[in-house]
Amino acid sequence: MDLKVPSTLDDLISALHQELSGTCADVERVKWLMEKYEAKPEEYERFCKWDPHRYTRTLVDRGNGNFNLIVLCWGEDQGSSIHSHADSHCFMRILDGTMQETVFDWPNTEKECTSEQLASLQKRECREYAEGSVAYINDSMGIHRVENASHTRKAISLHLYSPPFDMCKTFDERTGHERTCRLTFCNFAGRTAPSCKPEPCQDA
Ligand code: CSS
Ligand code: FE2
Repeated sequence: MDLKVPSTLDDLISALHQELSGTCADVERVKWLMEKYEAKPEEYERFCKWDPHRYTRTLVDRGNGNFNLIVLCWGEDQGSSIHSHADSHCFMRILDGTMQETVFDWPNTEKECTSEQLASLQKRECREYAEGSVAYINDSMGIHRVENASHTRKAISLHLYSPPFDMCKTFDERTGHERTCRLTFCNFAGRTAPSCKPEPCQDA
């Protein structure tokens, strides 16, 4: 690959701007950049915000409209609901701690299914991502829940969504029922947005 290791967050952002300026993203190249980024706490700490009740999302860069780069801070035992990704690419680089991902099949909505088959989501796999690793998913691969399963350690992850999206679907594991959810930021580049009101369905 003719790519340079991003040694700073600014390097990573510039490289992502280049890589994601066209119509098609090269998943392997973007994953490589996310993995090789030499993350340093002093660079990303200003984007970290902690909430005792839910994980937080802080927008780092809008990628010229082609992607969103976001820092997510997960307290002990905090996690997302089961969600899809609005036909976007989703990359998750672990900056600190360990994250767990559980992938599910999409709900079975075939008409001939019995209500029992419609009921619970099929769990496909569960993976742990250690500090420095990168997870990737898109809607063709299924839907997932992401969580910090540690009772004693916080976790921080850097997410890249391309194209950016602010609406997605969340799913009830027991019934398979879906609902539409708006994703919001409570701050951008460390500044709290004055208009940000917590919404009941903020966490996907
Ligand atoms: N859906 C979550 C993170 S798991 S990809 C979010 O961006 O809020
Ligand atoms: Fe996700």
